[in-house]
Amino acid sequence: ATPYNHKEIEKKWRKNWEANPVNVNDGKKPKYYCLDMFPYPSGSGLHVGHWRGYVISDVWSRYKILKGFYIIHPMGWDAFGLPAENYAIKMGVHPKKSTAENVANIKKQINEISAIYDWDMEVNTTDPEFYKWTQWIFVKMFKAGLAYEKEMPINWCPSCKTGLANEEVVNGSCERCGETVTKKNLKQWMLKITAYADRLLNDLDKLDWPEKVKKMQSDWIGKSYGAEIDFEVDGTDEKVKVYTTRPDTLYGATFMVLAPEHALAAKLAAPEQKAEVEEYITKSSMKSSVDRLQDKEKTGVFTGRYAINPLNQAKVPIWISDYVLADYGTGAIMCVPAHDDRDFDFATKFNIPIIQVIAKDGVENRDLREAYTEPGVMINSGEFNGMKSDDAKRDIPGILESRGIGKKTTNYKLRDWVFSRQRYWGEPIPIVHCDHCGAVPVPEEELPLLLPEVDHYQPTGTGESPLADIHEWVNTTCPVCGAPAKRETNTMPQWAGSSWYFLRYVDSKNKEELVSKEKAEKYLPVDMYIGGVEHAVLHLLYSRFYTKFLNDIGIVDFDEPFTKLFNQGMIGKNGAKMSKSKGNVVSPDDLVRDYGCDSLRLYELFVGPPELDSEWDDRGIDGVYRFINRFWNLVYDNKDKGIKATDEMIKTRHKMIYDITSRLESFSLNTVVSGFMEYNNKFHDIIKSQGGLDKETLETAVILLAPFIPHVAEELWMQLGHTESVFQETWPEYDEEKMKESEIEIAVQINGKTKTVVMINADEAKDTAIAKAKEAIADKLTGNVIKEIYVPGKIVNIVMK
Ligand code: ANZ
Ligand code: ZN
Repeated sequence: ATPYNHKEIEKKWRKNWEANPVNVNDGKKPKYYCLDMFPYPSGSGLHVGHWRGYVISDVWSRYKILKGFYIIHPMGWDAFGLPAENYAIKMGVHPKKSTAENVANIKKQINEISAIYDWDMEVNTTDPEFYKWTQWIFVKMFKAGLAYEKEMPINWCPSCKTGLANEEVVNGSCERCGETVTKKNLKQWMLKITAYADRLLNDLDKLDWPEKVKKMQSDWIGKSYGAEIDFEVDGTDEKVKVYTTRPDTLYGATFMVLAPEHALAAKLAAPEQKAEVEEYITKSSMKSSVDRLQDKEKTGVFTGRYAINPLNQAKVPIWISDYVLADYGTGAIMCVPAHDDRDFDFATKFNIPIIQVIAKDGVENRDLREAYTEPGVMINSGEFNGMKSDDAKRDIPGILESRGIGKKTTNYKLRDWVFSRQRYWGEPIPIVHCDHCGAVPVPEEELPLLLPEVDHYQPTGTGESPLADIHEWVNTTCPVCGAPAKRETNTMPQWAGSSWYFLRYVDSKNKEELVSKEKAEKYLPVDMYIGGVEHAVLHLLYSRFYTKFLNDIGIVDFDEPFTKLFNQGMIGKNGAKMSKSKGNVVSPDDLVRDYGCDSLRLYELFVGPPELDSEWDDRGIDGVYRFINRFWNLVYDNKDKGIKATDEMIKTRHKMIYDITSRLESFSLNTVVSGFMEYNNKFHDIIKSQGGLDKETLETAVILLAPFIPHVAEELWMQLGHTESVFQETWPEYDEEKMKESEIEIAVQINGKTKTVVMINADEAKDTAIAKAKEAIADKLTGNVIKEIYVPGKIVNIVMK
């Protein structure tokens, strides 16, 4: 046999595929769109952790080719953003240049995977022909009232010197650099993603996504039902509106708290409390919202005023405290210490009465040590006493509404998306500010609005982007009235391009439209999206929002971008996520050189269940390399023997098809690999006992292996006498009948003692099974048979006296 030489065959088949692509669009095949989350072209290149997702998506794509689909399997670059810009600042290399170099480099590395990407579809978010459409979508959103400007305190990263979206703040720190996030008052461009909150929530039902990701999105959207209730302020004409999700606790409200930023906070303060209130307001404005929520020790200040409970007219003190957030609900709450943990802490600290209004079985607990947050029976609640609290919760908002002192509401945690960044390397926001006309969009036919070249990328730190310094760019004329005007100098966040790039691939060179109707209809949406779980709320939520908007304005005829989602786990080494900064990166280059692309592909899958994080161990690749060699030799040794298929060979073949297919369909890719190894062993057993293996079984194994180790499969397929690529074949089908064990061995017993064994049909009927068993022990059936027992597939027991 010719020994397996990975270098030779991988070179040979790569060249062959280039000349004769295996994924052809003949216009008749159905399409299947398998998408990878496109990478950021960083300077550090690919490690074996990056390979994992690309191998998974390539295996899946090649499987679908064998299932008869034309695959849309594109690749591109998410290339705007801070790393390239920071590199520019440090090294003085223009981001355009470093990005282009990185792209070329990573592309070369990706080609080592032998994944069948269609490079004709390639996109790059920093290409003006691409970001023209990113800007165009923004203009469309502006015209639809979904992009607006707002002066507000935003999350500010002092190290990146830019504003951040809520989604980019993780536990109070910048998602990118880890610096503690502070607040800064800036005029921001906002996208009204909240207008889509209900659709983003409800349509999760349509998606074949991991439940975990759907739950993260629905928690992020955070829809809750409740009531707004008006409290009059005693001795003034003011009213304070509170938002509550627990209207059933209204009788237990013993105080009220306003956020320090609440419009009435300073105004309400009684003269003797004014100084203290103002000092408190100033102090809390320095804290970030996350710190405010996480502070263990509650702080607060009494305003000197009282509010009147609209149901029972009780007078309750009004406090200011920063555990109430200004931008949630109404920024004011009624406080029920008996039934809310935070209110309980606050009341205990400041000696405010605690009145229980819900009790388990209606029995009041005289010595409440902590808030009782469960449902129960209403007590101390006047007309509602004795009612179930869940019923009261449902009924009270309606009662308040009918009396004109409140209304039913829904509330969302989702906020509008802070869309401007005060940095250079991003899409310029296509807006012109005119003294007469206000904010005016750049006319659509003038897009793209090019990002000007600059020499200084340094963020100004003042909240203005470096673009503000380029006077010849900033100063322009108003597209509406022609008066001198100024360009918007903020750029878009990195998420802008990635929110819609998947639509562009299928028509990436279209100069007239974002995507043509015809191509959109033919090739979209994405059937399978593969990428890391870290994108559960940011990218995956933004993409859904963009798609719904583009659906609304008639660009695409679907409203969910990704029908199915698969999240691969990360690869770690020495207990840490693989990363350059941790110094635990394993480069694929040496492994490819020593073992070949096929072995590395297989090993990427073998390291563990693809949806879980897995530890990398270099030594493990030996095992898959040995498997490939053994299988290779087996095919060579048996291909020309002309063995006729025996029952056992046929059965093994069908079982193998069944096992591999069902494991592959359920994405259990590591067990697919171990399955191949088991069947390889089984083949060796058969060859030992029967002298060889039939050609159809060999061919079937090669086709099943083709998505995983395509170079080896092509070579062996040729060795088996074929002239066309193995990817011209169709994925084999199994026949359940043929998988069945035809004959099985059962024990024949007399009084529980085994006397002999007989072969019977696997689905033998009871009568004939017993008859066959009795025949085999006829000479021993000398006594009186009192019972005949048949345990299907196992034993026949004859009980005699
Ligand atoms: C009275 C009450 C009694 C409450 C009780 C809870 C339990 P979710 O579910 O997260 O929407 N709240 C309202 N606005 C707030 C704000 N701006 N900052 C901090 N807390 C605020 O939470 C809604 C509940 O959180 C509301 O219901 C309110 O407290 C509080 F036994 O009202 B509740
Ligand atoms: Zn104007």
